[in-house]
Amino acid sequence: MAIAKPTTEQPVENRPILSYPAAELLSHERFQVGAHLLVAFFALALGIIMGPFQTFRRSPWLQTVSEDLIGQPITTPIFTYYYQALTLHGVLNALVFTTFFIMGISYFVVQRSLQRPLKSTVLLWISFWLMTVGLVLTAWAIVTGQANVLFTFYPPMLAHWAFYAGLVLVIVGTWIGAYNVFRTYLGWRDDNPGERVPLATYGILANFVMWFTASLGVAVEVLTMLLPMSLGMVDTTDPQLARVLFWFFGHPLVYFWLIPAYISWYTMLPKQLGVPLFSDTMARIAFAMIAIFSIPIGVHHLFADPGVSETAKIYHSALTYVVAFPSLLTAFNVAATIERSGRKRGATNLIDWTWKQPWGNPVVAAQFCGMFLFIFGGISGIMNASFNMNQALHNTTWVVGHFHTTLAGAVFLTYISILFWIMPMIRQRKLWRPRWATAHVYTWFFGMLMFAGFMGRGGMAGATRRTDMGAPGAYFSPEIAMWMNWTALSGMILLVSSFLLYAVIFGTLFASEEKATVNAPIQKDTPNEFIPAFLENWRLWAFIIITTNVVMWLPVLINSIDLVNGFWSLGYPGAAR
Ligand code: HEM
Ligand SMILES: [Cu+2]
Repeated sequence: MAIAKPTTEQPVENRPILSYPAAELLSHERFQVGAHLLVAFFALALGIIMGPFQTFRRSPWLQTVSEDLIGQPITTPIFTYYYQALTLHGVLNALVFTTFFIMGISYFVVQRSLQRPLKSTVLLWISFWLMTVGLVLTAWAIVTGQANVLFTFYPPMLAHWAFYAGLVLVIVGTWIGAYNVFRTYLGWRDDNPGERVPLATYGILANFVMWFTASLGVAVEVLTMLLPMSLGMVDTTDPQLARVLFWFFGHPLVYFWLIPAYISWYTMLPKQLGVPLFSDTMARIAFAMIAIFSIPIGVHHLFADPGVSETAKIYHSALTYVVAFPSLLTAFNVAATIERSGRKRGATNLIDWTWKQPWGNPVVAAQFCGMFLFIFGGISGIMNASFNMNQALHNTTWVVGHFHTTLAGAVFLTYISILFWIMPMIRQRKLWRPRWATAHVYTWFFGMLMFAGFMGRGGMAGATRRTDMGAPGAYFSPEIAMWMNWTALSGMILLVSSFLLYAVIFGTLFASEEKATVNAPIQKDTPNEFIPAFLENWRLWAFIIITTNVVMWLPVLINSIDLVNGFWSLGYPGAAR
């Protein structure tokens, strides 16, 4: 099909469908992106609310207060059962919210930056409905108390089959979406031989290449181990092998969340600040490195586990430091871009560019605050990756503090930044009460900073994670009590912040009356700089990804298939009650 170039000068009625107006969405875009975001933020609403109540339940002070007031301690109830709530929190926030958001935004960015519609609208909707039915199955199993297995669903804990079947549908849905995006890109390449694909689409392609490879691990785990066991087809399982397959997927999963945030920092933030990105090529190198190096390092989640050789742990740990490199490239590239923006606003000395920025604009501030939290995420991540530190910190709330600065910090706030400009475009109304939006950003930022600090410090004192500390009779050492109480305070701030967010969402959907005038911050062309052609050689990347993973994972896999001692743990339903 021949593709018309965008022709914004033509009168609206004569425009071919492929002309994407800057400040509004075509109706197919509104439905496509809107549907994904609607599901994403619906799931998040339920998932997010569990968070503050987890902190309340873990705070001994709240129990003492109730004892003083009414003569007996009350532990904050949360859903019907702590681990049910924690499963909802992890699955809905980390797996469902992110995946729906990423798919919706990827479709939007690819169509806009390539200025052409997706290869197949039918495939888009097949993908969407598969994922949605999957979500309903999974959520049903959790809400009805038949899947208290947390978002990592390690066997021998066992959930209702609907939990696993739902997850499979979500993953298959993303594969179909990824295929659709790739076909769209190949069409663009046929029509634009020799040109470099816009950076935003490059990032999305790298993300899907990585995601497809990584999710094979969890697909094998669910289809060959967990689903058959939950259906009663087999009785025994091998927890060790399952963990290996899970973490083949689990580490790249965090980059699957992060790449869309990087796309925003690299291609949207410069537009929002009115300056060009410092280096487009450097950004592509970062994306390619992430696609390659985020899979063969997953053993760093298994440092505390038996059944994985010390050699594998050392190799994976070494490559983990390599994957810190693209994040450092990003930090440099984005900081240089932000400095440009500060200089443009009149900054003259070494540091004044940091405050000569639009800090009051929620779209920009959310990304800045996310980046700031990410600095702590990066540092604490490198600490987690250090073998000896990991031994001390692994099962403590330190880890929870760490990934709330990355996932609930950088990733979450950047997604919210995107929401704040795309929602007005979808709804065709201005963002409702931008000051509330800004207040959400800053309360979230300070709340998360406190949360991470207190959870981290508590973890150093030995506070365990994934533990129902509020359960009657649970042991609570005096050293950690103070930190858990402070954490509950941060939980209160985050609760207020969450209400502000949903007030802005509902306000924009139903109460905002002024027409929106937002321009989508999408970069359509490539800058005039040298971008090596091999960066777009996907066959080369696929070859490298396959080779590195065979080398780095095959020994681990063989090592963990223990035909003598493995494969005979009995599965038991849900978590013990
Ligand atoms: C209102 C803000 C939030 C608060 C107060 C909060 C609080 C918590 C707490 C206390 C835990 C640990 C519980 C335990 O280990 O026993 C936890 C775990 C977790 N949180 Fe959050 N959270 C918030 C937002 C988020 C967001 C936005 C995401 C992701 C997008 C997220 C993802 C997770 C994940 C994946 C876990 C691990 C669950 C597990 O161990 O299975 N949280 N959260
Ligand atoms: Cu990891």
